[in-house]
Amino acid sequence: MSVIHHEILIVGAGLAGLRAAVEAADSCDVAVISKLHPLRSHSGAAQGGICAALGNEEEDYPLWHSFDTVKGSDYLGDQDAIEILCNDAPRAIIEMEHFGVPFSRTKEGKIAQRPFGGHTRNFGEAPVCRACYAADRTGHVCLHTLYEQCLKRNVRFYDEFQVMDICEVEGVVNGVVAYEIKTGGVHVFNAKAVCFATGGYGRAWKTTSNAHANTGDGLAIALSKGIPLEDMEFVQFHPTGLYRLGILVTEGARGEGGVLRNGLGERFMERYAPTVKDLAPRDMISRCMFLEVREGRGVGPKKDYINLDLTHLSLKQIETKLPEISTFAKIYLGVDPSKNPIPVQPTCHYAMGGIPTNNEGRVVIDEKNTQKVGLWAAGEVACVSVHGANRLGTNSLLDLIVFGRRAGKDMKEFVKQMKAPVPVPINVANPIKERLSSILSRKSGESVGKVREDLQQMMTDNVSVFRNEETLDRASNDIKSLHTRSRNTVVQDKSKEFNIDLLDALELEFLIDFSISVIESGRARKESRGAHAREDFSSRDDVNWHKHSLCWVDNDGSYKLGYKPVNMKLADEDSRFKPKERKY
Ligand SMILES: Cc1cc2nc3c(=O)[nH]c(=O)nc-3n(C[C@H](O)[C@H](O)[C@H](O)COP(=O)(O)OP(=O)(O)OC[C@H]3O[C@@H](n4cnc5c(N)ncnc54)[C@H](O)[C@@H]3O)c2cc1C
Ligand SMILES: CC(=O)N[C@H]1CO[C@H](CO)[C@@H](O)[C@@H]1O
Repeated sequence: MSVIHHEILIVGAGLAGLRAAVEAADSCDVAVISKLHPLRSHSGAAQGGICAALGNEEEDYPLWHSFDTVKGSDYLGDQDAIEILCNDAPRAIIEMEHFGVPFSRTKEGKIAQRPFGGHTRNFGEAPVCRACYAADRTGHVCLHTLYEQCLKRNVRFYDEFQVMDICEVEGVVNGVVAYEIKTGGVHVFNAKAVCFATGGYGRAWKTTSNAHANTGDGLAIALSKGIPLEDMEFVQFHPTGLYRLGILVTEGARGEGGVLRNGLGERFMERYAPTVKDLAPRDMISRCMFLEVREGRGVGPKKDYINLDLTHLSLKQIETKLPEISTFAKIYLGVDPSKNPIPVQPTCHYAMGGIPTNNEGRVVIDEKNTQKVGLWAAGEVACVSVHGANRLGTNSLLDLIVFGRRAGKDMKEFVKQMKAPVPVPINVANPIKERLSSILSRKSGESVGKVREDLQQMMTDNVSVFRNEETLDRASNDIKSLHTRSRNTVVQDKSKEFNIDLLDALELEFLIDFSISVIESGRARKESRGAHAREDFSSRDDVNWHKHSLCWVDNDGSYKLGYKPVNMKLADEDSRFKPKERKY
């Protein structure tokens, strides 16, 4: 068995992985392993922006940003982590500018900023311009820029290598096992530090804004190593996915002045959120849209969608600020947004939960925050937690570069103190080889596509914008049989090169495994908070539920739950935000 050696291994080449790599590469030997070419990572699809209280368009402060993030999180975000995020944001944006990101500009040549949902001035007074952007392709330009910075620093890339397992010796993480998609070879990587930056998991739902690769591999691999997942019941549904397709229309469209209208042509958000209206946070708007449709005020022959109206914006504004989404609407729905409203519906968009970490990106594995030595996580796969029960738009890209950098810095310090990596045992890849050959050896069974379709339908029907005991019990029951079915699929392609059929089968197993944690954490949480809206427990219950969920899932699909407190302490004791009712 040949073993590939590097000092630091980063799994995932989205913005979180690349930012960590840039940080560590000046003094360490860093490799990035990615199942996609780095520039195809989902970060490249981010449209609307990345926020920081720069105050370029109007007065703004990191403290206001912290308040909005805490409130947006429905008070479940850890306030020490949120303070780091918001205080570091202006520095992080200027750094990205210096790396080469071509941000859109104000007339005076400063970085331009626009309003986004839940971002306000003076603790909730009115929307504020806080989102920096490059038209509506912000993620695209950030990803290209960080990739260039990695190449400049000689980061070694292993593209189209799919990581399947973490290696560890006596609890210390020392590498990964990866499948080379081009050849079908299984490789072992040995390192002093490993960072997971594998992104989100929207593909467990039928309607999603997420790319096909967003199958939550990193989450499932963590579970298989006895690492719990934190706050998985909090799944964000973005209000404006293209009708039936789920493809995202950025919130920037509302930031530029777009409004939502129901079947009566009413701007209904005025009723639900009188102050910020169409710029209320996502969890709230998705619920309002759902209610409008349920009460018979939807649009279209089936009255099952909502209109996003941009027709009052100037053509120039649409062409310069929203070119991408305008093209999407034309191509996919045949709608010209300057002339007609865009049909939209909520779409599964973002995972607030993930692998628990501390503020340095170190993975922690229990209620007492015990560290998993040698393992870090950053980006959407991680739960620091800065987003709590609901993420504000443009706070994710910020999270990636702030906490990606911190993980890179911490790994660099860590590996300095280590002479050599703990060697990997000789047979470390065997379980993965066996898993692959057992899938390939099955001659009959259901198709992967059929089981995946049933999973996506079930999650969409039962674990969506609204939940209740009946839907969650049903999901808990259904996922058990889906777990069994996922272990008995048949793949038609038995070849070695580019065997996408085989990878689909594995990704299906990953999808099922973390979905168990989404369902069971949600079934246990008997309150409504942020994106977790229970019809049978419609208010927030701080007495019993102001705490983070942890969920462990075994390979056989059995699970265990635990809880840990929310960190309410700041470095500056005075500026803590006490839980209040969330009104906009
Ligand atoms: C359409 C869309 C628009 C968005 N717009 C915005 C926005 O405007 N502002 C904002 O703040 N947020 C936005 N978000 C959210 C944000 O883009 C994501 O949360 C973020 O990009 C995730 O970045 P990441 O680095 O964690 O992972 P990703 O960018 O998703 O990258 C994951 C990486 O992991 C690799 N990987 C995964 N599994 C494996 C494996 N098993 N082995 C090897 N490699 C693996 C992939 O190849 C990929 O390189 C948007 C999201 C979507 C879907
Ligand atoms: C109660 C409920 O909504 N159950 C749904 C859960 O999902 C299945 C599979 O899609 C549906 O058939 C149920 O109606």
